[in-house]
This record gives sequence, structure tokens and C-alpha cells, in this order.
Amino acid sequence: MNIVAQDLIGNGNFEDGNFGWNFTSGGSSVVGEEEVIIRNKYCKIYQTEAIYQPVPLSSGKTYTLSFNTRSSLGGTLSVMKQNTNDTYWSIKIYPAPGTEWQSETHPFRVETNWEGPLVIHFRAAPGSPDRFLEIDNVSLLEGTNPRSIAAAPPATTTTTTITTTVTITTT
Ligand SMILES: [Ca+2]
Repeated sequence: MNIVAQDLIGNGNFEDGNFGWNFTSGGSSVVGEEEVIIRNKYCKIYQTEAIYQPVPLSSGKTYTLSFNTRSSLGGTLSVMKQNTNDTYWSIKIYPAPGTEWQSETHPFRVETNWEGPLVIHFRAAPGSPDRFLEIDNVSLLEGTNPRSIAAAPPATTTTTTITTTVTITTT
């Protein structure tokens, strides 16, 4: 039987503006870009600023986070305890200069020592003010291999998919 996982992120494509997301200061915002046919909304995060959204995660379960990024600045994606600096899981988002969106997919496991309320937290790296961490189509699904690839950006843009293979050798 094929069970479709429920996406735990709300308004991950930012088409409802700021709804569902919290901003650490006033500078970052959801903005619109003009496409040939489609107007796409995404989130533009200024250097050192962050956005986050509370997520209901269960201890011992594995989830897969996916998103599109067009960062010229880079940053971090973390799972944190809300309103603290307690970071339980984190990955780097590397700069990807240019106008094309990239697709990223990252599984993680919720360990028993993770204390809620947990949030998904995007922070832009420090950098010059004309650079941004741009994100869109944030999705959080239970499991390691769900239909977890971030939704395709509008047809007028091209997506580059980066696949990383990790080989573990035991001696
Ligand atoms: Ca969008």
C-alpha cells in the first residue's frame, strides 16, 4: 500500500507570504519574482538573519527536509529548540551564485535528547549586504526516502540537483 506522507511544513513555498514562518528581525522578507508567466514567491534572508517554523517531530523517527536554494551567501539549516541556541542537527548551505535554483534533500533522525518545542531554522551566513540566502519549496516529510525532492521551481527556471553518496566501510 502506498501511503502519502503528510508534509510537516506549512507554507513551505511562501506563496502565502510570511504565514507560518517567524523572522528574527525585520529585514528578511518574502518577496516576489517576475517570471515570464508565473509569479513565484520565495524567502530572501539577509546576512546573519534567520527564519524558523515550529515543527511536530517525534523522537526516534527519521525525517527528510528538502528545499530549493539560490544562495549567493550560504548559511545553515538547523533543527533547534525554539527560542534557545540549542542546536540538535545542522547542515551548511553553500553559496550557489547565479539565478538558477538548486534542489537540496537532507534526512535526519530525531534523537531522544532533543527537547521541544523544535523548530526548523534557516540562518544566512555573515556577508556583504547585497548577498542573500534565498529559499523556496521547503518540505519536511517523515521517512528517509519519501517523495522528498523539493517541488520543482516554475517551468521557466532550471533546477540543478546535487546528489551525494556516502559509502561507509567497516573494518
Ligand atoms: Ca514559491
